[in-house]
Amino acid sequence: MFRCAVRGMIVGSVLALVACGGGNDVIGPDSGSDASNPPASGNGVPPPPGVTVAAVTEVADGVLIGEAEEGSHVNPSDQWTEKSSLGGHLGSGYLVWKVGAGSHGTNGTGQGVIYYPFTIAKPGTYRLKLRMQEPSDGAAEDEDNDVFVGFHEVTTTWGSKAGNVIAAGSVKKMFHGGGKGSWDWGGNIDGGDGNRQPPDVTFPQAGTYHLIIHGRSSHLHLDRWALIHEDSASGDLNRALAPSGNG
Ligand SMILES: [Ca+2]
Ligand SMILES: [Ca+2]
Repeated sequence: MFRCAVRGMIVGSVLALVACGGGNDVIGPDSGSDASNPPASGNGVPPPPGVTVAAVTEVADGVLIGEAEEGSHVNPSDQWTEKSSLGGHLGSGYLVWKVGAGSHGTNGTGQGVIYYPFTIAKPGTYRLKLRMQEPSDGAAEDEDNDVFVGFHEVTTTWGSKAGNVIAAGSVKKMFHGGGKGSWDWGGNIDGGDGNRQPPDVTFPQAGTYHLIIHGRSSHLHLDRWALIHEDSASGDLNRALAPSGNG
């Protein structure tokens, strides 16, 4: 089910967003690319094997957006569950890690590995944002609220502290800090006390790259991901790309 990228629905929702956003919130269709014949990697790193979905492309200058539910799962029978019952999600649904689990615990890396291919047209530094929700289920504020993130081909950094680097192909915890029961764009890398900042990633040249997500906290809801170029004028996701009541 996760592998069935329904491009028509994506285009439909994007167009709906344009209609809702008005003004200069110009968001074009996501034309994708042919997954069976992907473009060359942006920096010469071989792509991860077995990716089955089309690469996401820009929806506006320096803005890429992908649906959590349209990634390529390394293990299709992993513990991500696609749902659509909760209002306010975007696209056709969202993923929940270990839905129905009896505890609010976490697991280490390597479970629920998903690749999200995308094609960069404008090289440079982008900020990664996730649209997430931690459910109102009685758990503590810092539970049900994180995943692991990284990129297959390039390093990720956060903040300005020396050593704040996620190596290419590796992942690190990224958490939702928006409180319980709400969809929020954002997320910070957890480098410990005083070292929690949003992730930034630099793509040295145009081409195809891969976002990596691993499941971490049970019950975390993951709706969308976005990459926003540091020079983009379309980077206000809450204004332009995430109106309420869509889907
Ligand atoms: Ca947590
Ligand atoms: Ca979604």
